[in-house]
Amino acid sequence: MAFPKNFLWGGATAANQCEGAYLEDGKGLSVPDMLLGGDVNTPRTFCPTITEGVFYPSHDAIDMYHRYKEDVALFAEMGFTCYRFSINWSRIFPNGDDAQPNEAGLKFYDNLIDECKKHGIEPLITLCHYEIPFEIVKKYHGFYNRKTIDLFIKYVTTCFNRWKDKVKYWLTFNEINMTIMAKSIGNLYGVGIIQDEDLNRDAPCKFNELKDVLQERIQALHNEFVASARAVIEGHKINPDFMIGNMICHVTKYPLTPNPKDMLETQRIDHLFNDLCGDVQVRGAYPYFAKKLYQDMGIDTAFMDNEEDKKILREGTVDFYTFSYYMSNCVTVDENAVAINDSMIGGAKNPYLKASDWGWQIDPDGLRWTLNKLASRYPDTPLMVVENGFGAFDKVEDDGAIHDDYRISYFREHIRALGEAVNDGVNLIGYTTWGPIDLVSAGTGQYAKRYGFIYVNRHDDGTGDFSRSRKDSFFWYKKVIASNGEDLD
Ligand code: BGP
Repeated sequence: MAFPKNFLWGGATAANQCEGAYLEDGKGLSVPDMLLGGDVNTPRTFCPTITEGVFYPSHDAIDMYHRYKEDVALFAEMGFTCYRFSINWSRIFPNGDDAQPNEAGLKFYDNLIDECKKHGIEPLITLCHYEIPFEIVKKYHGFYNRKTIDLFIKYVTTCFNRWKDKVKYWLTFNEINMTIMAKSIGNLYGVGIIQDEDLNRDAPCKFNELKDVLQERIQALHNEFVASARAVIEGHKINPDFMIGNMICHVTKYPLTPNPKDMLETQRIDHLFNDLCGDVQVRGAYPYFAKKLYQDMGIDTAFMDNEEDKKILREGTVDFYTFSYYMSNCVTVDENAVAINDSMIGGAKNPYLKASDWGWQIDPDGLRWTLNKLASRYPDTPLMVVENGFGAFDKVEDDGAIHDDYRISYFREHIRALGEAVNDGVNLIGYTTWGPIDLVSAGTGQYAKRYGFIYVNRHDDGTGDFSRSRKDSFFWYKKVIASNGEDLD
């Protein structure tokens, strides 16, 4: 198995899921700060205002804001050559539309970037990982308002200029297609739309009960495409060597049966959920199927005909394609098929696959298949897997050890699949696992859904001293990196 010599190995996190310090050094509120935790059967709760004494997981998260030196040192000990993290927009522009950036927020990321460089770790920065400043959501309804495009460009050019000589790899929006795939996450996390009636509620409400207007969500997604393309154009003016990528949540789709109707429906869902966003961002135009697909859903597609936007999309194509891969699921027209117990992703159960305790089906061969699909769809574009991981309950033994063999076996099979795809000829430049350190789950807000090679002593009831310890998988991943993916035992 031959991974390329300079293959990037590492892990990925998001600011809101690990930093904490939610109001420190001038930071403003961002969307996740307004959410309570849930679990696999209970959606998260949205609170229009913060209530004292209530536990909001993002407010302290895993306190990385104060512990980043220890954490980056642990990443370095595993041999990371790349660390993907996000900048929390509301640290830089606390209200989204401030005239000047917040110097203390910039300084925090100066320090984090320098710490990575000190250890020979290449930073890969996500500019917007479900972290729109809450003020933008309140004032402008997020990306539904085109003014937010300008606010985003001001924010990203501030980052590009500040770190133009230190950071080469950037991603514009995390999982941009989540806007179409998952109503609640797509609406609030993704494009930051919340209706006035929900903002003015007296009481908190379940995340999935927020009012959703599909037309607005799809138009806001279009505005994000324009924002992303403009970011690529501006970024390349600031440093032509920047590698600026997109990021897609690729949930791979299989027809549940050989019924041709299942095959057709699978193609439709794949086009809508997986292909549309990638095509716009890599090829610079909406794909041939987009208009009809949207119109069949009752969407007025007039926004697709804006000539100025078309030009921007054409000029702002990404330098590499990145995606998250956790699972696959099945598609069928049979309404009685057994559904996956995951309100966000949905789909039908695959009888050949096992699933995590959160219902996410484990499918390493699907990763190889997906990499090959993407390589043939975008033959001139390097690929990178920037999230892949296994959320599980961990048990701490009396001696403090954590024997997470289930996690090791998940990664072993997925890294094997990566190697097979490389051998197939796929141009894969790197791999960052999701959550190299335990952090707050985006979907459920839980700590108990643990992904890390590093355990964090923090729990869903708000107890725990944030101390870090190495799980068995820590030593295993270290060996994998040291052998450039050869030694998976
Ligand atoms: C992706 C997000 C991440 C991360 C991951 C795992 O969708 O980009 O932010 O959280 O999924 O999901 P969860 O945290 O819900 O287990």
